[in-house]
Amino acid sequence: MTERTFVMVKPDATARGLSGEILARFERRGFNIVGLKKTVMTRAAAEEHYAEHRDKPFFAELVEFITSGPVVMLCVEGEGAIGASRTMMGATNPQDAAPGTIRGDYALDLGQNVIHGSDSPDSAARELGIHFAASELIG
Ligand code: IDP
Ligand code: MG
Repeated sequence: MTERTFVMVKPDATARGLSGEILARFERRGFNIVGLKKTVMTRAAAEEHYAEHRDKPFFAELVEFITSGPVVMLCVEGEGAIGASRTMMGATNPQDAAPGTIRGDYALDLGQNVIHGSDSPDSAARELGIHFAASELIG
């Protein structure tokens, strides 16, 4: 089934100049990039984006980090885009992420793990709604 998902290159990776390489992996895989922008996330958007983690001990650090510099936001479209993007990203903790995955190839730190991707159809719709206007998605 054709799906759309929200993928984001985090501030650690934009600072390291990795956004192009990461974007290229999604294009090479055959996905259609229907939305793309570089921005600094507001605190309000970050708190909404990570609302499920509001009560976790790492929430403040997470919001601080994700708003600390530019991110590159993508809307990725294609067959099974939600699950396939998560597989491409690898495990949340990069120390557990397999080589060949984005985290497995570019990261070691749990907090600064290079990339975000929606984990379900509900999350994808919710996160795309937070970060993109409908007019910014060009199929
Ligand atoms: P995900 O990004 O793979 O979906 P989530 O569990 O949704 O993982 O966590 C969101 C982000 O919060 C992770 O990508 C990671 O950067 C950070 N994070 C998750 N667990 C911890 C933790 O125990 N300590 C610090 N940061 C964490
Ligand atoms: Mg998550």
